[in-house]
Amino acid sequence: MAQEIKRILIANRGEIAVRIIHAAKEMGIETIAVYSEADAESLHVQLADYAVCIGGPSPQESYLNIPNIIAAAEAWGADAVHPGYGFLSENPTFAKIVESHGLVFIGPRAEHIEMMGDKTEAKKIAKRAGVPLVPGTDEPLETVEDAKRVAAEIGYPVLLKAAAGGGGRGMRIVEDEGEMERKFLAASSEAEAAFGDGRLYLEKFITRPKHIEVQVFGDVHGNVAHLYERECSLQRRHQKVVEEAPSPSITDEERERVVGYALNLVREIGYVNAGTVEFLYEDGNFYFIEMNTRVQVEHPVTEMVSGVDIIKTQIRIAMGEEIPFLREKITLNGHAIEARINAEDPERNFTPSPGEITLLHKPGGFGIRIDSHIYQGYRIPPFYDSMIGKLVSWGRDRDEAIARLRRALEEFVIEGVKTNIPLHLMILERRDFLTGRFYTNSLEKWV
Ligand code: MV4
Repeated sequence: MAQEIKRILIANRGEIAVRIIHAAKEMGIETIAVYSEADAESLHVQLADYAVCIGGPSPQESYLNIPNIIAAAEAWGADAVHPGYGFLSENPTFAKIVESHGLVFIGPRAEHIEMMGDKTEAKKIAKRAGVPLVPGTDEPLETVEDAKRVAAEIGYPVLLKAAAGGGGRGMRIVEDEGEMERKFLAASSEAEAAFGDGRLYLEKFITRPKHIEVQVFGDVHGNVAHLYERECSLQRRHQKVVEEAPSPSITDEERERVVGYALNLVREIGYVNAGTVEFLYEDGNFYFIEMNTRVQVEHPVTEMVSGVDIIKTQIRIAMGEEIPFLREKITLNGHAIEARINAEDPERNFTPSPGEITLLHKPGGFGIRIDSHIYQGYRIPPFYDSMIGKLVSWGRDRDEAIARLRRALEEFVIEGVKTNIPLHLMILERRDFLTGRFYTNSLEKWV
């Protein structure tokens, strides 16, 4: 069962590549960075033990280029691959190819990535595990007529979603039957273009939910565990902006209920490695929406309140070990908040703002963590997403975490590119943020 891991290839870039290098180093494991021609000056290239250029600037040529990544792993003697998030992290074919080359994939089994990638399949499994779902279909819709019939049964408004989706693409709110045909065709062609799969399903549209997700783990010995929840309701255009742990707006009874649902799903499928089970929350009820089979951008807030290193846990599970904290009672300690720092221009509708960082001062001090790959003189390439780091604060309670995050945001100096730091400062001023009265539609109203 035990798999020796002595050298990990990191099939990613940016802050998450750096984060994985940190974890590997602390475990005495060597790392191989791969990088695109646009990332030669990137921090992950400098920090890794080995670095291999795998292709041109576009993701297709490099971070999504499976043959080149596998060739790099073989030539540089990797025994495992960590996919990070995004790129190939939820591509079941990649997981299979990695394993078929005798390399350990640091993530779930390909079969579980595939299962959860089909959102209707995921709902069927959640239903079987007794996890509550939003009223709607757990089979793809055959026709517009089918959609109208189901919507009439459950009542408008409804939400059309892409079976192959996630992240809001191929999603449409339908207010009444008159809109159905047009929205159905629009959502289906968007899904076809984005995922090569136009299949849709439908749910009752929850108008004012919170987005709450549970950090879960399974190991090859059949053990399961959780590290409680994160609240990720503040999003814009389906990109999360602020995340925190624990959620400021659920009771301890609700917390126990939602982690129970998440563990039932993990147990039902015999899931292995780290995952996130996503729920909508409204009026004391949780509704499963999807499961992510990767490490998430916002994992640090969970690490800060649980004391568990999630990346190391992933590596240990991939080595065939038991979940390391099984025999401990994990209790939540204090509160953590993450602000995603993006190079984008708040004055120009948050359009990306790549370019050279001419002056940088990173804040620090007690209770501040920065996960980032930027440095003074670094040139942010225009080919990838605009997130340049994450500023995470920890406090003994939520008020202290907020005050600390505000202090650190005010101390942060990034010149040469525009950033969303002013947006974060605005959020921290909102009364509804301070009181925990915010929902998935709040941020769009505030900006
Ligand atoms: C929903 C929902 C309301 N009702 N499902 C967005 C991305 C995907 N992970 C799930 N999402 C949602 N699913 C039901 N049944 C609200 C969201 C949602 C959202 C929807 C429309 C516009 C903006 C949104 C922002 C966050 C969540």
